[in-house]
Amino acid sequence: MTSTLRAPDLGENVESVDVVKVLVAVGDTLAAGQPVIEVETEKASVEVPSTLAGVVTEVHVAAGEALRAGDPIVSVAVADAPAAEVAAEPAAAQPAAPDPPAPAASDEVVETSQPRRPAPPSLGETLLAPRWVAPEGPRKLVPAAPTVRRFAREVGVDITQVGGSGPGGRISIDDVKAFAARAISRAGAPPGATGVELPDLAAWGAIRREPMSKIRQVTARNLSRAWDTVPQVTNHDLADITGLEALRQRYRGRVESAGGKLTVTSILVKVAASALKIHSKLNAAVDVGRKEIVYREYVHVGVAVDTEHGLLVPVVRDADRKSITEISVELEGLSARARGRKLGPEEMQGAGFTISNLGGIGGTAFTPIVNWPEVAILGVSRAATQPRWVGDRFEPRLLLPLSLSYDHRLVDGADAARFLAWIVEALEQPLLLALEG
Ligand code: CAO
Repeated sequence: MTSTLRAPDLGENVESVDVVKVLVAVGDTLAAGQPVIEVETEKASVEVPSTLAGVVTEVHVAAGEALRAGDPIVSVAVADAPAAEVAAEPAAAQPAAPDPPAPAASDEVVETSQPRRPAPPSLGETLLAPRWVAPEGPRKLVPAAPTVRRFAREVGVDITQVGGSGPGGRISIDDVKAFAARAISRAGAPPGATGVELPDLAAWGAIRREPMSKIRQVTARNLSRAWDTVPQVTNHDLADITGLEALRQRYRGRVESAGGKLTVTSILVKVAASALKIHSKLNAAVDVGRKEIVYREYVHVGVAVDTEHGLLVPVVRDADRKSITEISVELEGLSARARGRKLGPEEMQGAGFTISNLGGIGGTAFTPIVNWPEVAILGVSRAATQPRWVGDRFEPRLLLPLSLSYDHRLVDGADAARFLAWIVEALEQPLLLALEG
């Protein structure tokens, strides 16, 4: 008698899977549990074993075709059994050493044929499961698409060692890259953050050891994670702040009487907040697992403060809705509390963007590290008077170097250049803040 093996329930939200390979041909003798096809979704690929035993009389699918629940896969001449149609079980439905279903099982639909066995997971569940075991033995299969496995092979990573960040532990190319980066850094890059044993530095002269402060440990951990997670690029630009500096000197007394200090940083917080409202991607986050971009509807700006205990980043909330005077007053209080170790943890959380101004100290440019899960950070170096060609001659102008690092997974170079150009224009023509900010 002929029975037809059909595609099982694929699971919620899985409409179809792609057939990658057909593993049997007409005339083959099929054993129960033997894989018949290999299918793939964007989540993973898996072999689908037969619940039938017999001789293949017809193959209904071909590589490259889409397979929906209930679609016929193969027809099999089953010895001593009436014609029937059964649903295939995905590989994960089988224990490591399964009892192959008796050929007679093909007489009935799976749900009723083996009532004592727990209902098998759907193929969709299987594809999302963190690990599954091949029916024929202990070979460990991992939830990763063939492209990801191929990539892991090419870069020499054992994919079974990689933790997946996707639903059900699905492994992405980013996970493989992060794993490789950690392995490389463990093998020979900056210690301290990675726990790699230091070589014997005392062999070359006297040394002194001090325990790392809590702030240093947190900084090391956060920056290592950001470095491992975010593929980042830095764009540089120069803003002519000659006019702005004149305004700053003119109005600093007014801000001082309000209790703040009118500084390059406080002005930049306001300018960046206005830019973030317009260029909302720079204020967003990447949810890789859910393949979504998360746009913040608020503008909270973190400001890196150098303290004797280490780097702290208090946050100016709703900076877009505050005046430069309000921001100056708030920043004065936040940086004083940071230096006095008086900041509460909530005052250092929730930023969507960070500004790091090293200009009070020096330097012409640097590449700040994106403060993940943010996607961009603005580094500011020391403003210096330089000759600039204006009209038909050189003029001495005060130029402020700006360095924007960004998460290239979300922000393209052109997005970053446009964002930075807006900031430069707002610093050079502050009226832009009133017009667009
Ligand atoms: N170019 C030229 N001068 C600058 C400047 C710049 N980019 N930034 C600040 N200055 C000037 C200020 O205008 C001020 O001069 P005046 O007294 O004439 O006004 C002077 O330098 C000192 O400024 P400040 O440090 O008191 O104030 P600020 O708002 O500019 O900076 C803060 C505040 C908290 C950002 C700063 O004190 C700080 O801690 N910076 C270090 C941040 C840091 O460590 N970043 C690295 C993080 S990654 O390791």
